[in-house]
Amino acid sequence: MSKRVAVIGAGPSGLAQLRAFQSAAEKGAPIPEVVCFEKQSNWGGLWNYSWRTGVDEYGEPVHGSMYRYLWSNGPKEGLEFADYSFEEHFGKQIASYPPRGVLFDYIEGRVLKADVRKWIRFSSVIRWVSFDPQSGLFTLTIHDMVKDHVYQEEFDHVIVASGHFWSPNVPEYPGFDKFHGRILHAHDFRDAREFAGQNVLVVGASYSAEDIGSQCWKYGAASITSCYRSAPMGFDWPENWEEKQGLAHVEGKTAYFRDGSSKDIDAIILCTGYRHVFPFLPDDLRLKTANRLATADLYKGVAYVHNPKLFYLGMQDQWFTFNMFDAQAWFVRDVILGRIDLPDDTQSMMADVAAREAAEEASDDVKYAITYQGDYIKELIAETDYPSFDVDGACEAFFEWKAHKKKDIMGFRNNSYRSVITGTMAPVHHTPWKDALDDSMQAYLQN
Ligand code: FAD
Ligand code: NA7
Repeated sequence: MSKRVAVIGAGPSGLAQLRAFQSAAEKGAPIPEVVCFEKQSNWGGLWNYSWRTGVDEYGEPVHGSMYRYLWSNGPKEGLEFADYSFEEHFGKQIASYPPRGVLFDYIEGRVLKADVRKWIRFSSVIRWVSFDPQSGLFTLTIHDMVKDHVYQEEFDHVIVASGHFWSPNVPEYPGFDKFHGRILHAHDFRDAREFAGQNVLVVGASYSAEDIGSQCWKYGAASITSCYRSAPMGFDWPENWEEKQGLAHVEGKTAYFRDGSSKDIDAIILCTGYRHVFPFLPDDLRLKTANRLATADLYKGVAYVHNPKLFYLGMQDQWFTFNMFDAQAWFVRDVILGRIDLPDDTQSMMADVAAREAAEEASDDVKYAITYQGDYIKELIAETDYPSFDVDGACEAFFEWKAHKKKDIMGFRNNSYRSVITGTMAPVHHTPWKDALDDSMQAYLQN
C-alpha cells in the first residue's frame, strides 16, 4: 500500500490512531505509511506534564493544561481501553481515580507494547497544511525544532489529533488591569501550594473550576470563592468555600459580584474554558465548532464534510475519553483502508451532522448526555473490529460518579467501581483523597 497518512499530535487521540493501524498490521492487513508529528518531546498529550507555562524551550505555546496533584476527575472504569486493561498494565486491579502520572503510565504501556514510537517525529510542529484538489494530496509544512529546520511532505490523508483544551478562553472584567494580585487562566495553573493561605477567586462553573478550587482547598487555601455566569455548580461545599453569582468587577483586592455582594481576594483563577484552535489550518480545512457532543461539520464525529480525506479525532466535549478516541481511530482507520465507505455527497454527510446536533439538543439532562455519547461509541465500534465492551456498564459508572459527587464533592474519589473490561471490582483507595497529598505512582499503587 503506497498511501501516506499524517497524524498531528501524539496525545491519547493520536496514539489511539497509531494503535489502530498497528493492530490491523498485526492481523496481517497491509497498512499505509503512518507518520505522526508531535510538537512536544514526548507523547501523552495533556497527560505529559510540563512545569512550563507561556512558551516552551523553543518559544512555542505550551500545550500542557494539567497541573500537579491532578487525579482523574471521572472513574477510570469509564475510559479503560477495551484492548488493554488496567489489570494487564499494572498486574492487578487499581483504585478508580488514578493521579495523572498513573494514567500517563497506562497510556504509555499500550503504545510501548504496540511498538509505535518509531512512527512519531517528536519536537516537530505542524506549521501549515494545504490541499491540492488536482493531485488530491495534502502538503504539510513541518518545523523540526531540534534542527531548526522547516520542510514539506505530501500525504493522502491528514488526521488532526491536536486536542482542544490547550488554547485558553480568557475574558477580561473591569478592574483586572488594576487588581492587586495574580490573575491567571486554568491553563497556567500548576501547583495549588502556591495559593496556600490565600483567598482564591475561581471564575467559572465547570470541571476546571470545581477541580482547581478543590486542589487549592486541599492544599491549604484560606478560602475559595467560585462564581458562575449561567448556573452554579451547586455542590455541598466545605464551609470555607462560597459559591456566588457572576463576577461584576474588581477594585484593588475586592471582587464585586452581580448580586451586589463582595469579597476580598488575593488571586483570581479564570476557569473559563478553552477554544478550538488550529493555527496550522486554512479556512477551507479548519474545524469551527463549539465545545459540544455533536461537533459541527464532522460526519460520524470524525470525517470533515468539506474534505473527507481530512479527519479530526477527539474534538467533542468529553464524558468518554480514551475509549471514545479508540472508537473514532478504528473507524477512521477503516475508512482509510477502504473497509468503510463514506457517503459520496456532502449533503448526506451534513444530514448526519444535523441529526446528531438535533439528538444532542433533545434534552439537557446529564444522564441523557452520557448515554448519547455512549451510544455514539457503540455506533462506531459496531462498524470495526475494536473489541466490543459493555458501554452501558461504563455509563452506569458515570451515573454512580455523578451521584457520589452530589453526595460528597470532596469525597467522591474514595469510591470504587467495577471494570467493564475484566469484570473486577476496583479496590477502595488506601487513603481518602483529601488526605492523600502525595500523588506519586508509588504511593497510589500501594493498595
Ligand atoms: P491532547 O491530550 O491535548 O493531545 C494533543 C497533542 O497534539 C499534544 O501532544 C500536542 O503537543 C500535539 N499538538 C498540538 N498542536 C500541534 C502541532 N501544531 N504540531 C504537532 N503537534 C501538535 N480526561 C479524562 O479522561 N480524565 C481526566 O481526569 C481529565 N482531566 C483533564 C484535566 C484537564 C486540566 C484537561 C485540560 C483535560 C482533561 N481531560 C481528562 C480531557 C483530555 O482532553 C483527554 O483526556 C485527552 O488528553 C485528550 O487527548 P487528545 O489526544 O485529543 O488531546
Ligand atoms: P468548560 O467545561 O468548557 O467550562 C467553561 C466554564 O467557563 C463554564 O462554566 C462557562 O460558563 C465558564 N465561562 C466561559 N466564559 C466565561 C466568562 N466570560 N465569564 C464567566 N464564566 C465563563 O471548561 P473547563 O476548563 O471547566 O473543562 C475543560 C476540560 O478540562 C474538561 O474536559 C475537564 O475534564 C478538564 P457557562 O456555563 O458557559 O456560562
